[in-house]
Amino acid sequence: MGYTIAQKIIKAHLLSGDMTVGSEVGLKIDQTLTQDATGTMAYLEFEAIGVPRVKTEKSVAYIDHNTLQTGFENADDHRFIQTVCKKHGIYFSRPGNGICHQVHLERFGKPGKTLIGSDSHTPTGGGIGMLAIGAGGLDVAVAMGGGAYYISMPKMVRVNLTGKLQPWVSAKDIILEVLRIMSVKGGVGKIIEYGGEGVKTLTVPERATITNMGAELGATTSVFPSDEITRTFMAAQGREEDWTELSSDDDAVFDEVIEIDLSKLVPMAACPHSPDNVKTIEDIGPQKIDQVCIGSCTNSSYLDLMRVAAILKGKTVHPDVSLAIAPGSKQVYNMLAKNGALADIIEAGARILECACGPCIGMGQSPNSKGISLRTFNRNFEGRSGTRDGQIYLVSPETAAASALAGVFTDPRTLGDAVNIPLPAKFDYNDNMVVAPAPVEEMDNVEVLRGPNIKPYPTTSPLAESIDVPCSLKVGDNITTDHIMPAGAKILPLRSNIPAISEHCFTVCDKDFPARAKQLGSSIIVGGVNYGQGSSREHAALAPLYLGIKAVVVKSFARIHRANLINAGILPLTFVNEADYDSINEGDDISIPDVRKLIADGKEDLIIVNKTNGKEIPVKCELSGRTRDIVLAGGLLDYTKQNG
Ligand code: MIC
Ligand code: SF4
Repeated sequence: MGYTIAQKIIKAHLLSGDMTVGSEVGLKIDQTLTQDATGTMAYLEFEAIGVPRVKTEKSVAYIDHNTLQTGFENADDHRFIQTVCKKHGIYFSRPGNGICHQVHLERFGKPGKTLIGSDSHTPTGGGIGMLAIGAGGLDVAVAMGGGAYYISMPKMVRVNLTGKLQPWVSAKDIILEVLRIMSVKGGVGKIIEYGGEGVKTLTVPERATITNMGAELGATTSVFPSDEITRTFMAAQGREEDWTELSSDDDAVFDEVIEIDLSKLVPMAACPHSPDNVKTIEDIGPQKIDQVCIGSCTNSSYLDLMRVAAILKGKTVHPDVSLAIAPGSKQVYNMLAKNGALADIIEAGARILECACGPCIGMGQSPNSKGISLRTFNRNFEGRSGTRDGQIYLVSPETAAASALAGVFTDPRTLGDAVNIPLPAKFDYNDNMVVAPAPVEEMDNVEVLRGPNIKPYPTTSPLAESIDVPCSLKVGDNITTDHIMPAGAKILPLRSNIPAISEHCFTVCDKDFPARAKQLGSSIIVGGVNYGQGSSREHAALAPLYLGIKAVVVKSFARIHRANLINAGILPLTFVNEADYDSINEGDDISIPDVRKLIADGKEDLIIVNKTNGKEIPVKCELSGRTRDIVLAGGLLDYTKQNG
């Protein structure tokens, strides 16, 4: 039996486990990346682990999220990350150099290698045939120290692309179609591999748009073959020597196959408030819009912005629309500046932002009340834009630019002849904004600089003998990490200060939650399906840990968040019968007797007793030998310290 691309990479990096679906495999990690919103905590954890120098082939720290400096906090955190990197062997991508995934794809990613990143959109690297996975900061810290990264062996899904996109239909429309078919939970426990004749019609930046937004499917990762198109891209980046060919075997077996005829796709949008709420632009109709934002790690490549510039050239943005554009990297920005496309964008009235995440993470450009905002980004969760009742639609750059001019939702196919932008033979690359670490012999002289905003990791304790606590919060289905631990310009600067950031935990759902949880001392949370979807932010586990959450009981979990709960020493429990969700209410007194002994004995079936209504509720606690020990120890940091 042959192998898929992902299976080949996993096989070549397998440190433990066997590759049967669902069982835990430990992988050797070649590269890591962090960004600044998760990075400060990841490097504090790396320091706590105590390995002096990273053991990976390449580790890079990017500054791209917390770039608004309205107080000392972000600048202090950036200085901490820069000095920690210099000391411990990590490359540092300075603010202004661009969004982590865009820059990593351009400059550092390599086909066939493994990459984990403390950001859920790390799978962007799958666009050049990497096995690139989003993880919690602590997992990245462990991998930097040379430790394995563990996943449960995913199922393999093949998305078979046939035909060719029609003019004005774009890669974004392909991934929106996949989301429409599979939904935001359809990818959980799966790796999505793209294949078929249609793959040959897609450039690397287009492939990367698709793998990037595979995160919204809940998939472990997504991957394209590494072929001649990949080689051409890498050669244009001056890195042809980093290229290797990679494809799945003809007799590889997939658990699921999805067929998409590219020629049938039309421009689409993901409507509020979920990336899988997909409609065609035609069906949405010519509704009035207030704002357009172009950029983010999904759609900010040279090709994307060149198309946008061509659409805007010689026109003016509609008077009722604010158009903001953030190029994905310094490379992209510089090329647009040199070839005149930037002038076309400026002339049309766009507001140019720095190369960073910006509005995607609520760092500025929040829309007006009830404002309709079209964005080329990947997430439109409620409140994420910074405006509670903002209506965010996710669209392609072509749809975004056409609509910005017209002031209403506009199908770009109405624009006439398509613009054809070829991939440049040579990108304008240089790495002058990437600071190399100090040589080993000088590392002891590097002082790590810490600002007053940096507070220690929350106190942990080994799993208690029994849990006897109230339920402090009950939430519904598809709760995102933006609900659990909101981001945005006001809250992001607190990422290295868990006591302060905890004051915002779950306030999107219930503004009294932090105070209530603190007053109760210890408690549990109850949730529905796909709990914790979205970001990799471990703060969505660390803030609950700080607030005394001992267990989270849900219908199902999103992958990265479940791992983050385990890493924080919080018990992840799932209802055996989903209907039992109705048997626990906020305020009920809950007991899980002898929980420590049961878990230590390897029992997966536990009983929760609801002392308020007398119900006995069966739940599952599926842990491997390793994750069991992590939970017993009180989290991965304690476990790693104990086990060296
Ligand atoms: C996001 O898109 O939500 C983020 C901000 O990039 C996060 C990481 C974070 O919360 O810092 C992600 O996707 O992992
Ligand atoms: Fe940044 Fe947005 Fe991409 Fe997250 S999704 S890495 S916030 S651009």
